[in-house]
Amino acid sequence: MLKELRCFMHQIKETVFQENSQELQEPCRYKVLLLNDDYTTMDFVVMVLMVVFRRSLEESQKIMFNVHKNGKGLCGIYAFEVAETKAVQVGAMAEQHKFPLKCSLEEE
Ligand code: TYC
Repeated sequence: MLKELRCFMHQIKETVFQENSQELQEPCRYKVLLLNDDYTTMDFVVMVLMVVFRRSLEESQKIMFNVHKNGKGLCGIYAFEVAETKAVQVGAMAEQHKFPLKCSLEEE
């Protein structure tokens, strides 16, 4: 919610700026980061990446191993609403399967 508010404020500022200078407004984009944990299975993470982030099997395996090794990793960059929806979908799928898998959003 705080992120959405920040994005909204940013867009208002951009709009005011744009009215003065006629420059084009860039929409805020957000990184969706997947977080590592000790309980979610690797196969489940790969499946989530394929279903939610539309990644190939090979890409999903690469992302999953990167997160497993480094603690977090990039799944994709999207407009705020899309990023938020994907993070919610990950949380819902994880909850259904009783895994603690989580995503976080970061402004680009
Ligand atoms: N660390 C988990 C394991 O060893 C696998 C895993 C990878 C979990 C990525 C979450 O985002 C994640 N089973």
